[in-house]
Formats: sequence, C-alpha cells, structure tokens
Amino acid sequence: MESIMQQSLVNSQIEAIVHDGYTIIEDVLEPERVDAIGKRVREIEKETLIGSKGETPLDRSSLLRTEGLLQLDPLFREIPILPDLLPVIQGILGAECQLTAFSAIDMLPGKNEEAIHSDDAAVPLPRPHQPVICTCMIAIDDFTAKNGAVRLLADSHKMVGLPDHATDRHEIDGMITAEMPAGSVVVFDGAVLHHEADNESDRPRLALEILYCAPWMRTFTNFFLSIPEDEVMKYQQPLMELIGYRDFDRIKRNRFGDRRFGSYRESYGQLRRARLGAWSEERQAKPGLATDDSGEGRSKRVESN
Ligand SMILES: O=C(O)CCC(=O)C(=O)O
Ligand SMILES: [Fe+2]
Repeated sequence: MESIMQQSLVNSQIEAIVHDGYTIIEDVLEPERVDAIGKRVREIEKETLIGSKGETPLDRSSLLRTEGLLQLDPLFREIPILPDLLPVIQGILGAECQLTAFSAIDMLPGKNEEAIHSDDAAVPLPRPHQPVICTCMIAIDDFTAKNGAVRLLADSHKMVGLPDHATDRHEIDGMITAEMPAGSVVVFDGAVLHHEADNESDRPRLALEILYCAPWMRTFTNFFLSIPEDEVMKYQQPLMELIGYRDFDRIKRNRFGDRRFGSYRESYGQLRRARLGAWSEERQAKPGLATDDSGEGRSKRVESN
C-alpha cells in the first residue's frame, strides 16, 4: 500500500517536471544530515578554496564551488541515490541515467553576475527536445528570495531557443523563485532557463547541485577516470551504477545477482514508449526567448504565453 502511494507521488513529481519543467520535493534530507553536510562542505571550502589571506579564488567572486564530493567524504555518497529523489530522475531520463556532475555551491552575499542559461546548453540538440539532463539543487541552507534561491522560468523547456548572453535577466517576465526549506530539492529539466540570484542577505547560501544525464549521453564529468576503481567498489550498488559501473550481461546474472536488462536499450525503449505523448507535446514548441538553433546568435525577446 505504502509503495503504491510512493509510486503515485513519484509519478506526480515526474508529471510536474514534464509539464512545468520543475518540481520541489521537501524533506529529502533530514535536519541532522543537512547540518552534517553544511559543516563538512564549509570545512572543505576552508581547506581547499579559501586562500591563506581569506581570499576566494573561484569560478566567480560571488560563489564557492566544491567539486570531487564523492571522494571527499562518504557522507556525500548517499546524496545522488536518495530514495525520494532518484526514482523521479529515472522516470524522466531512464532507469540507467548517469551522474554527470556533482558539486556544492555556496553563494556568498552580494551580486551574482551569471546570465540566464539552461544546463543542457552544451548538448547540441535543437530545442525543444526530450529531457537529456536533470538538475537538482538541494537546499542546505533555506532558499529564500533574499538569499539567492535559484530563479527558474517555468515552462521554458518547451521554448525554441536560448537567450543570448546579453539578455538582462531582470527583464524576463515569469521567473519563479525556488523558495524552500533546507533539506528540500528543486528538480528541473536541464532545458529550463534559470539563473543564480543575488544574495541580498548577510550569510552565504549553500546548496548541493546534482546533474544527471540520459543513459545514451557522454557524461560531463568523467567519474570513470577521476575515482579509482578499488574505491568505487566500496560504493553502494546504485551509486556505482550511476557513475557507469553497470554490469549489463544477458547470459549470466550480473555481479550484484540481478538479472535485468542486457543493455540500456530495453529500458530506454520502454521509457520512450511511455513518454512519447508527453515528449511530442513538448515539441509543439512555445515561442520564446529564442531565435537560432545554436542559441549563439542575437536573440529577440518574444512574449511567452
Ligand atoms: O546555485 C544556483 O543557484 C544555480 C547554479 C547554476 O545555475 C549552475 O551551476 O548551473
Ligand atoms: Fe545552471
């Protein structure tokens, strides 16, 4: 009974992502784990990112990004496989989706200059297209309108193109602010337009960012090379599978004793058949902030409806 209820909750979250581009799931992490993660990330930041003179040499002066989490502490290895999160992602991208990037983002007080963007912009497919990336931002500090909760343009995964980098993010109508308590996650289709917001509070805003990709894609981060195999062998099975150690084998049971699919083709085929209606509905493209397919040319702003 409980599992039927859980499945229907997962289904409604999947439908929200397909239709609106995003969903918020509360309580994926309990307060003790939120505290432990917050403390650990900030220790790592001090050890690795913040210079001896207190300076912050980073992507941008307003943001601390901690990479390599899986190797830095076993605490982080539970995050990409959270039971309230992973089934939702698998329902969007396929059961054999891959972990493609995983980092912590600490948004410091101040301005954040980042342009509006989609996280799948590096994937050379014309928009709109079926979901190929799913992004999750897990709030380790509460996400508020004041402290830089990520801002998303709902429905924008259905838009034809991307804004050019000159588009003023403050001039775009229809942005929503992903306000949520710590321990919650906002999950969005990687085609959804979004941007980091200014942190107008006096404290940093910490989040874990997880990106997953479709099973047929090359991952952005090469976990195969970056984590030694003998270390990976200590991970839980679902995490090993997420970083590419999935033992497809038709003849005998795989090393975990399971007999599932001989390759991702079967399960991805099932997902395609189940989702074909929703994906083709998305292809009834909405006008949008768009022009050319490359997303690199000059773009005109078109009102969305
Ligand atoms: O930290 C945020 O609020 C958003 C980060 C983001 O958009 C990114 O890393 O691509
Ligand atoms: Fe992003």
